[in-house]
Amino acid sequence: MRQPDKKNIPENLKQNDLEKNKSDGTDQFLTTDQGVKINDDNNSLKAGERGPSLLEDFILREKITHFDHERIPERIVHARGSAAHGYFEAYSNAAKYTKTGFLQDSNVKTPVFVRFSTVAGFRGSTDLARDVRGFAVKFYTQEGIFDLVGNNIPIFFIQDASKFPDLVHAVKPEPHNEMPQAASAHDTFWDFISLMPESMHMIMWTMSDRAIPRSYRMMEGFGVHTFRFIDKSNKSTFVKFHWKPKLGTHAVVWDEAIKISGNDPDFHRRDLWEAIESGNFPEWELGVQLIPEADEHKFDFDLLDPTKLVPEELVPVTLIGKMVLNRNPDNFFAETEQVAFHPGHVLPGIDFTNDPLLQGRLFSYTDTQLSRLGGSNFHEIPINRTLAPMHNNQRDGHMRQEINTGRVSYFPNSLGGGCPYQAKIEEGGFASFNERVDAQKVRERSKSFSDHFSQAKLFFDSQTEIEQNHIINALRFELGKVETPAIRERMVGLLSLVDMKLAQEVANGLGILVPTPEKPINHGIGADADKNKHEPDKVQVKTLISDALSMIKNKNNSNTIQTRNIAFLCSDGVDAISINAMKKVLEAKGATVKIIGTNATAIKSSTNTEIKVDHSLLTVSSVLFDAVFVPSGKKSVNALQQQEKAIEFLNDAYKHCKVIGADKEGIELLNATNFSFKLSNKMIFEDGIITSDAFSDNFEQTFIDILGKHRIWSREKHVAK
Ligand code: HDD
Repeated sequence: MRQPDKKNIPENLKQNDLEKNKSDGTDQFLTTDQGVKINDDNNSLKAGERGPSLLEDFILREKITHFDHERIPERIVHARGSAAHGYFEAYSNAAKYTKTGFLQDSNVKTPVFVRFSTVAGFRGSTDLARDVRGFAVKFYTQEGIFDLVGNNIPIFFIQDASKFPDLVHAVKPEPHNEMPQAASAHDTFWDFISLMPESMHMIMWTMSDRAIPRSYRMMEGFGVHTFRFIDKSNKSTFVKFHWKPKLGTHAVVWDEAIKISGNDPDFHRRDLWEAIESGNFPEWELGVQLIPEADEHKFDFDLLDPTKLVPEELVPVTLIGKMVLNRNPDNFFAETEQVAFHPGHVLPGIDFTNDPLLQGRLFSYTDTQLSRLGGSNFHEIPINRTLAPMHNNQRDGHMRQEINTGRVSYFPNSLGGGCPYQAKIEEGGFASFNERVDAQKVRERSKSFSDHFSQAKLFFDSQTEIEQNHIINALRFELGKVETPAIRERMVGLLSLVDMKLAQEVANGLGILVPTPEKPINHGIGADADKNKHEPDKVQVKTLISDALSMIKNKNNSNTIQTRNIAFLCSDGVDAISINAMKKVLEAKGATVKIIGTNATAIKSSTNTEIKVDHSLLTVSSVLFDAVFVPSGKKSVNALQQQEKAIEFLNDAYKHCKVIGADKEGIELLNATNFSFKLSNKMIFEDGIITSDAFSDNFEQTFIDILGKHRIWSREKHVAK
């Protein structure tokens, strides 16, 4: 593994700040919390060797008491997550639109802490759940903290924050039996969704492969809501935030996801951790879609509606900076668990819009930290502490760290000389954008929010056939797990308003009919059924196809194989020359090679040299790798042929459309697989099976070229048959 060159990691002011709280017991005595040296940490104080323990044992009491209180409530949503430190560097081209300091100067490196997460599962649940991924970035700027608390999907399920508790109650494990864990495939979720047509666009995304990413490092991120940039003259420009990953946007397939969950539930956590440890620092570019105030009403959807995106074809994404994650946390609890994000943490130059989902979020995030982190002083926890000077008259409360001196804790004051004093706008004081609001109080949804299907259709139509099939199969799976027939029918009815082919295919898989006017949807909720019937507004849609919405068509994806993990299946007698030739070209392009052996330690090559094994075949599966290679060596291949796991490895790699390479005798191992017929039919190249027989001149290069395509999707059709 390549080790990061610590000298090349730029100085990070937040790291310096965290140093103040770090503790290392190396070469130190064991002590109590009070600093008293402990002489015996193995035995409690007793009345006689076999007698009862004594209450006076302050060492025992302190240790057990601390242990008894080690846990804090997990996050109500996004409980399962992983985080890393890094920095953000602006390109300074956004300075025209916003006065915010950290976007002005390309010489400034702003420290960041980024937490990725799933939404529905508990803290210990699998990383590979079919779910939205959280993508929350804390910028420790010189002007204070800015949190961009987004997801890997650019829109959301609901339009109004008042529905968020309902959505979360519906998707979480059901309350009577706490099942299923980290899964939306159950009745309460689909019951709610089937009665919420506004969720249909989001459902298209969550049923797509976006919900099963290959890696956190290969996900796009989105701020979701429309925010505002405010410039020096107080002019507002609407802004949508995007994160574009350097490694492209990639996913696994569903069969792979469920197998990864069994093989390595920490798959994404491990992937992020190992990439950073080995110096392969993940990178994203920050992009913005900028919309002048004057254009607010020029779209066929409302910019305030969080179930809508702005197609990149209408408003292109301008890249305004890059983010690099280059350091793993030192302590999971202190940093990843205690970090508290809040979309309301904004800076001068960045402001909110009236998106009713965002408005509700502005209340929720501080509120949740009060119970999760135990009180109002959570901003003092080192990971949450701002780097900017912080002075105010907030005082006291549980676990207060700061010792405020002087007698004044109010404003205005004369006794403290008026300090701390307010900042004028020119001095960096935050002033909310002076939007004019002239309206009556109403509990209503704007009419401009009522088209729930056009963008769901835009998303579905923009996918390749392969991606559409994945959506269909995901819906068949999810609704197949639903036990109440009326819920399935309602869902198919809603899908028919997105796309008839989609509805029909899902209905076929479920063995039901698509509802028609003659045979309408059974709402299953008695006399109120009519109230829930949804009549979509007919809107003229301007964007019919958007390639940016498809992961396969996405132009930001390069053919890089950097950090891709390739399994080499080997046993004693393997040809070291064959291993080294392939390994050399792969590593030169930044990929990682793992020797998978028939034992856990080392194997002997055909020339009797020792080759270190990275993993025993018994402990890994093809789903943990991006591609597989069988080096030459007759004895090695013969031994592998006897191992069912080796054949299963190749069959799974084939099924999941991964590139498979085999050198000379290695090809004989492929003859024992389900896809051996491909070899005789010479359908090997277009099918991503690269053998040294067929590509003798440029064997290794062909393997790399095909690997750069991520998957050989064309294979999927005949795998299914
Ligand atoms: Fe939220 C956590 C993202 C809607 C209430 N949310 C949370 C996290 C992310 C998001 C990434 C995890 C942060 C971390 O890693 O600690 N949430 C979103 C996005 C939304 C959204 C992109 C829609 C656009 N959220 C949303 C609504 C509400 C909440 C409408 C409430 C009205 N979210 C919360 C929360 C959480 C949270 C309950 C749980 C833990 C936390 O805040 O700190 O307050």
